[in-house]
Amino acid sequence: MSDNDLFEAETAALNAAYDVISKNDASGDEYRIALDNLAKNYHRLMRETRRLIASSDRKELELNTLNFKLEQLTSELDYKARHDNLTGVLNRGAVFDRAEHYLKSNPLSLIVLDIDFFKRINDEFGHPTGDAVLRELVQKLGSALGGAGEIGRVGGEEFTVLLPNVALNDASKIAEHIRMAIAGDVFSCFPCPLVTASFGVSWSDTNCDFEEAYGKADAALYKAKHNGRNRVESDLATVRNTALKPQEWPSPPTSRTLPLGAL
Ligand code: GH3
Ligand code: MG
Ligand code: MG
Repeated sequence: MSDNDLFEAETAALNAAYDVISKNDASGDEYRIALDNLAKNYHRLMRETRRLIASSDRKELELNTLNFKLEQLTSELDYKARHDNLTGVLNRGAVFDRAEHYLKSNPLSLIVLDIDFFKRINDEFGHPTGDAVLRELVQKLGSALGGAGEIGRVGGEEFTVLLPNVALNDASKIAEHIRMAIAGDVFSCFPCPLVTASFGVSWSDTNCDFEEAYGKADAALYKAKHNGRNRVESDLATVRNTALKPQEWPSPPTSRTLPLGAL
């Protein structure tokens, strides 16, 4: 669409005014008519422009609101893609991503824990009670850790705690602290019998493959199950390896993040 089509009336008024100006002998009436015509069109243009500005302001506001909602939805989706919807902790994919990220530049201790005889809880009390136990266990896990480490759910009733820059010895103490927090207290959703879990702990140096780190902790967990459950076992190969070079152990977490001294 050309300017002439868009501003047909205004262009006609302008051309008429130029015609009058270019005439040497134009009368006062001709000037008045041309000016009146120009003024009306000018006034109409101002009115339309105001209306357009107000409408574009409204559209800008709507766009900003939509953009804000889009950003909120994107971050909600991102959160949901990385978290377990039953317990709210990291899901399996996110645990692997975070662990691989840590291992690129830090050593990592890994705790794997699995609820003991969980199938019985489901069988005897029903699946919803089983779900409530999983949620309450995660709460107890969070309280016991006091902000240290990152909790993830890697399977049905199997959880991990990622502890970058924590020595195996300290990670084992942390696992024992969690074990006691779970076994030493009733679950409000499931008062009797007590819920217990078994623990496997591994330590892996920087650049170690997480599959390997996980395999070591899982083997230790298997041993904990085999040795009677409700106990903590550490990866023996790691114990031997780190015992040779304790000076290379990274610092434990500060007392602000976990009261290690109290363990
Ligand atoms: P163990 O001490 O050897 O670990 O025995 P277990 O009974 O805990 O282990 P098993 O692998 O035999 O059973 C795990 C059960 O966990 C079976 C499965 O139905 C249940 N489960 C897995 N995911 C969920 C879940 O999201 N909610 C509930 N309520 N149960 C689940
Ligand atoms: Mg189990
Ligand atoms: Mg299991």
